[in-house]
Amino acid sequence: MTIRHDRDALIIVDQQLDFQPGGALAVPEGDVIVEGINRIAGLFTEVVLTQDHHPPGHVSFASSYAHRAPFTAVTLDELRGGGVELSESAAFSLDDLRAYLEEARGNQQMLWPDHCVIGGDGESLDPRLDVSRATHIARKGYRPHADSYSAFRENDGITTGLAECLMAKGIERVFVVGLAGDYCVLYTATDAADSGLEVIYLEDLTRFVGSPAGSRERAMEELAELGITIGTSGDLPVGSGRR
Ligand code: VGL
Ligand code: ZN
Repeated sequence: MTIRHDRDALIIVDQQLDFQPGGALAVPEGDVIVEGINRIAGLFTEVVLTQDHHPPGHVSFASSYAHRAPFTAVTLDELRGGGVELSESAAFSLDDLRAYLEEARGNQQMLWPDHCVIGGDGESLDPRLDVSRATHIARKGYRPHADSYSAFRENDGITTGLAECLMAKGIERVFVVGLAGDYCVLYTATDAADSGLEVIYLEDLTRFVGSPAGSRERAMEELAELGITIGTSGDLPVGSGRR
Protein backbone atom coordinates (compact mmCIF):
# COMPACT_ATOMS: atom_id res chain seq x y z
CA MET A 1 0.00 0.00 0.00
CA THR A 2 1.54 3.31 -1.03
CA ILE A 3 0.94 6.60 0.74
CA ARG A 4 0.15 9.56 -1.47
CA HIS A 5 1.36 12.72 0.22
CA ASP A 6 -1.22 15.01 -1.30
CA ARG A 7 -4.19 12.69 -0.91
CA ASP A 8 -3.72 10.78 2.38
CA ALA A 9 -3.96 11.96 5.97
CA LEU A 10 -3.24 10.26 9.28
CA ILE A 11 -5.62 10.94 12.19
CA ILE A 12 -4.19 10.13 15.63
CA VAL A 13 -7.10 10.02 18.06
CA ASP A 14 -6.91 10.94 21.77
CA GLN A 15 -3.42 9.63 22.58
CA GLN A 16 -3.75 11.33 25.98
CA LEU A 17 -2.55 10.49 29.49
CA ASP A 18 -6.04 9.84 30.88
CA PHE A 19 -6.47 6.98 28.40
CA GLN A 20 -3.13 5.40 29.30
CA PRO A 21 -2.73 2.80 32.06
CA GLY A 22 -2.95 4.70 35.37
CA GLY A 23 -5.12 7.42 33.80
CA ALA A 24 -8.67 8.36 34.77
CA LEU A 25 -10.25 6.36 31.94
CA ALA A 26 -7.47 3.89 31.32
CA VAL A 27 -7.58 1.83 28.15
CA PRO A 28 -5.78 -1.51 28.63
CA GLU A 29 -2.44 -1.37 26.74
CA GLY A 30 -3.28 2.18 25.59
CA ASP A 31 0.43 2.97 25.96
CA VAL A 32 1.89 0.25 23.75
CA ILE A 33 0.75 1.71 20.42
CA VAL A 34 2.59 5.01 20.60
CA GLU A 35 5.83 3.71 19.08
CA GLY A 36 3.99 2.24 16.12
CA ILE A 37 2.09 5.48 15.66
CA ASN A 38 5.34 7.49 15.69
CA ARG A 39 6.78 5.08 13.15
CA ILE A 40 4.04 5.64 10.58
CA ALA A 41 3.54 9.38 11.23
CA GLY A 42 6.68 10.07 9.21
CA LEU A 43 4.99 8.69 6.10
CA PHE A 44 2.31 11.39 6.05
CA THR A 45 2.38 15.06 5.17
CA GLU A 46 -1.03 15.72 6.73
CA VAL A 47 -1.20 14.54 10.36
CA VAL A 48 -4.24 15.37 12.48
CA LEU A 49 -4.09 14.93 16.26
CA THR A 50 -7.26 14.95 18.32
CA GLN A 51 -7.66 15.68 22.00
CA ASP A 52 -10.66 14.98 24.19
CA HIS A 53 -11.13 18.31 26.02
CA HIS A 54 -13.96 18.47 28.56
CA PRO A 55 -14.97 21.30 30.90
CA PRO A 56 -15.61 20.37 34.56
CA GLY A 57 -19.22 19.24 35.04
CA HIS A 58 -19.36 17.81 31.51
CA VAL A 59 -22.44 15.88 30.35
CA SER A 60 -20.35 12.69 29.93
CA PHE A 61 -19.11 12.65 33.55
CA ALA A 62 -20.98 10.37 35.97
CA SER A 63 -20.08 12.92 38.67
CA SER A 64 -22.36 15.48 37.01
CA TYR A 65 -25.37 13.36 38.05
CA ALA A 66 -26.79 12.33 41.41
CA HIS A 67 -26.53 8.57 42.06
CA ARG A 68 -24.92 7.58 38.77
CA ALA A 69 -21.94 5.28 38.34
CA PRO A 70 -19.35 5.45 35.58
CA PHE A 71 -19.77 2.91 32.75
CA THR A 72 -23.60 3.14 32.86
CA ALA A 73 -25.77 5.12 30.44
CA VAL A 74 -28.24 7.95 30.95
CA THR A 75 -31.17 7.77 28.53
CA LEU A 76 -33.82 10.12 27.16
CA ASP A 77 -36.54 7.76 28.44
CA GLU A 78 -35.21 8.01 31.99
CA LEU A 79 -35.07 11.77 31.72
CA ARG A 80 -38.65 11.95 30.41
CA GLY A 81 -39.76 9.72 33.29
CA GLY A 82 -38.24 12.14 35.80
CA GLY A 83 -35.51 9.69 36.75
CA VAL A 84 -32.49 11.90 36.18
CA GLU A 85 -31.11 14.23 38.83
CA LEU A 86 -28.05 16.42 38.33
CA SER A 87 -25.30 16.94 40.90
CA GLU A 88 -23.97 20.27 42.15
CA SER A 89 -21.07 20.10 39.72
CA ALA A 90 -23.16 19.77 36.52
CA ALA A 91 -22.32 22.52 34.03
CA PHE A 92 -25.59 22.02 32.11
CA SER A 93 -29.33 22.02 32.88
CA LEU A 94 -31.89 19.24 32.50
CA ASP A 95 -33.30 21.19 29.54
CA ASP A 96 -29.83 21.19 27.90
CA LEU A 97 -29.61 17.45 28.57
CA ARG A 98 -33.02 16.79 27.03
CA ALA A 99 -32.17 18.77 23.89
CA TYR A 100 -28.85 16.88 23.59
CA LEU A 101 -30.29 13.38 24.15
CA GLU A 102 -32.99 14.04 21.57
CA GLU A 103 -30.22 14.36 18.97
CA ALA A 104 -27.66 11.89 20.37
CA ARG A 105 -27.10 8.41 18.91
CA GLY A 106 -29.45 5.92 20.55
CA ASN A 107 -30.87 8.83 22.60
CA GLN A 108 -28.36 8.06 25.31
CA GLN A 109 -25.01 9.07 26.77
CA MET A 110 -22.50 6.71 28.36
CA LEU A 111 -21.19 8.06 31.64
CA TRP A 112 -17.48 8.03 32.38
CA PRO A 113 -15.14 8.90 35.22
CA ASP A 114 -14.05 12.56 35.00
CA HIS A 115 -11.37 12.55 32.30
CA CYS A 116 -9.47 14.92 30.00
CA VAL A 117 -10.57 17.91 32.03
CA ILE A 118 -9.54 21.21 30.48
CA GLY A 119 -6.37 22.43 32.15
CA GLY A 120 -5.78 19.14 33.99
CA ASP A 121 -2.74 16.89 33.61
CA GLY A 122 -4.78 13.98 32.21
CA GLU A 123 -5.69 15.73 29.00
CA SER A 124 -2.04 16.11 27.99
CA LEU A 125 -0.88 14.14 25.01
CA ASP A 126 1.40 11.22 25.82
CA PRO A 127 4.80 12.95 25.98
CA ARG A 128 6.28 10.06 23.97
CA LEU A 129 4.03 10.88 21.03
CA ASP A 130 6.01 12.57 18.25
CA VAL A 131 3.92 15.67 17.64
CA SER A 132 6.52 17.28 15.42
CA ARG A 133 4.68 16.28 12.26
CA ALA A 134 1.20 17.35 13.39
CA THR A 135 -0.40 19.77 10.96
CA HIS A 136 -3.72 20.12 12.73
CA ILE A 137 -4.66 19.65 16.40
CA ALA A 138 -8.40 19.29 16.88
CA ARG A 139 -9.96 19.48 20.35
CA LYS A 140 -13.42 18.09 20.88
CA GLY A 141 -16.09 17.60 23.52
CA TYR A 142 -15.72 21.08 25.02
CA ARG A 143 -19.40 22.08 24.92
CA PRO A 144 -20.64 21.35 28.49
CA HIS A 145 -23.85 19.66 27.30
CA ALA A 146 -22.51 17.66 24.34
CA ASP A 147 -19.98 14.85 24.04
CA SER A 148 -17.94 14.26 20.91
CA TYR A 149 -16.37 10.89 20.24
CA SER A 150 -15.73 11.65 16.61
CA ALA A 151 -13.28 14.21 15.28
CA PHE A 152 -15.77 15.05 12.53
CA ARG A 153 -19.10 15.40 14.27
CA GLU A 154 -20.20 15.91 17.86
CA ASN A 155 -22.58 13.33 19.29
CA ASP A 156 -25.57 15.59 18.58
CA GLY A 157 -24.61 15.80 14.92
CA ILE A 158 -22.96 19.25 14.87
CA THR A 159 -20.01 19.29 12.46
CA THR A 160 -16.50 20.15 13.62
CA GLY A 161 -15.56 21.24 10.11
CA LEU A 162 -12.68 18.75 9.89
CA ALA A 163 -14.00 16.91 6.82
CA GLU A 164 -14.45 20.17 4.94
CA CYS A 165 -10.96 21.27 5.99
CA LEU A 166 -9.29 18.05 4.83
CA MET A 167 -11.26 17.79 1.61
CA ALA A 168 -10.49 21.43 0.76
CA LYS A 169 -6.82 20.42 0.84
CA GLY A 170 -7.47 17.52 -1.53
CA ILE A 171 -7.39 14.74 1.05
CA GLU A 172 -9.33 11.70 -0.16
CA ARG A 173 -8.26 8.98 2.26
CA VAL A 174 -7.65 8.90 6.01
CA PHE A 175 -5.87 6.35 8.20
CA VAL A 176 -7.19 6.30 11.77
CA VAL A 177 -5.29 5.14 14.86
CA GLY A 178 -5.26 5.87 18.59
CA LEU A 179 -7.70 5.53 21.48
CA ALA A 180 -10.15 4.09 21.95
CA GLY A 181 -10.98 1.66 19.18
CA ASP A 182 -14.57 1.13 20.33
CA TYR A 183 -15.37 4.83 20.88
CA CYS A 184 -13.45 7.78 19.49
CA VAL A 185 -11.50 5.90 16.81
CA LEU A 186 -14.64 4.02 15.74
CA TYR A 187 -16.78 7.15 15.44
CA THR A 188 -14.01 9.10 13.76
CA ALA A 189 -13.72 6.30 11.18
CA THR A 190 -17.47 5.97 10.56
CA ASP A 191 -18.01 9.73 10.29
CA ALA A 192 -15.05 10.08 7.94
CA ALA A 193 -16.63 7.44 5.70
CA ASP A 194 -19.98 9.20 5.98
CA SER A 195 -18.30 12.44 4.86
CA GLY A 196 -17.13 10.74 1.67
CA LEU A 197 -13.55 9.99 2.68
CA GLU A 198 -12.01 6.58 2.10
CA VAL A 199 -11.07 5.17 5.49
CA ILE A 200 -8.48 2.69 6.68
CA TYR A 201 -8.71 1.66 10.33
CA LEU A 202 -5.33 0.36 11.48
CA GLU A 203 -6.29 -2.36 13.91
CA ASP A 204 -2.86 -2.89 15.46
CA LEU A 205 -2.54 0.79 16.36
CA THR A 206 -5.63 1.02 18.56
CA ARG A 207 -6.81 -0.46 21.87
CA PHE A 208 -10.28 -0.78 23.39
CA VAL A 209 -12.21 0.42 26.45
CA GLY A 210 -14.20 -2.84 26.29
CA SER A 211 -17.23 -1.51 28.17
CA PRO A 212 -20.07 -2.38 27.95
CA ALA A 213 -19.09 -6.00 27.28
CA GLY A 214 -18.89 -6.75 23.56
CA SER A 215 -18.14 -3.16 22.54
CA ARG A 216 -15.01 -4.22 20.67
CA GLU A 217 -16.86 -6.87 18.66
CA ARG A 218 -19.69 -4.45 17.87
CA ALA A 219 -17.16 -1.85 16.74
CA MET A 220 -15.54 -4.29 14.32
CA GLU A 221 -18.95 -5.31 12.97
CA GLU A 222 -19.95 -1.71 12.42
CA LEU A 223 -16.75 -1.00 10.50
CA ALA A 224 -17.31 -4.06 8.33
CA GLU A 225 -20.93 -3.11 7.62
CA LEU A 226 -19.83 0.31 6.42
CA GLY A 227 -17.20 -1.21 4.15
CA ILE A 228 -14.33 0.41 6.03
CA THR A 229 -11.00 -1.26 5.35
CA ILE A 230 -9.42 -2.80 8.43
CA GLY A 231 -5.68 -2.88 7.94
CA THR A 232 -2.48 -3.02 9.95
CA SER A 233 0.59 -0.81 10.01
CA GLY A 234 2.46 -3.73 8.42
CA ASP A 235 0.63 -2.88 5.18
CA LEU A 236 2.41 0.48 5.08
CA PRO A 237 5.89 1.03 3.65
CA VAL A 238 7.30 1.88 7.08
CA GLY A 239 10.97 2.64 6.96
CA SER A 240 10.98 3.75 3.34
CA GLY A 241 8.92 6.86 3.98
CA ARG A 242 10.52 10.26 4.22
CA ARG A 243 10.90 11.85 7.61
C1 VGL B 1 -13.22 8.32 24.68
C2 VGL B 1 -14.85 7.68 26.17
C3 VGL B 1 -15.00 8.98 26.59
C4 VGL B 1 -12.25 7.92 23.62
C5 VGL B 1 -13.38 9.63 25.07
O1 VGL B 1 -11.27 8.66 23.38
O2 VGL B 1 -12.45 6.86 23.01
N1 VGL B 1 -13.97 7.35 25.22
N2 VGL B 1 -14.26 9.95 26.03
ZN1 ZN C 1 -14.41 11.99 26.71
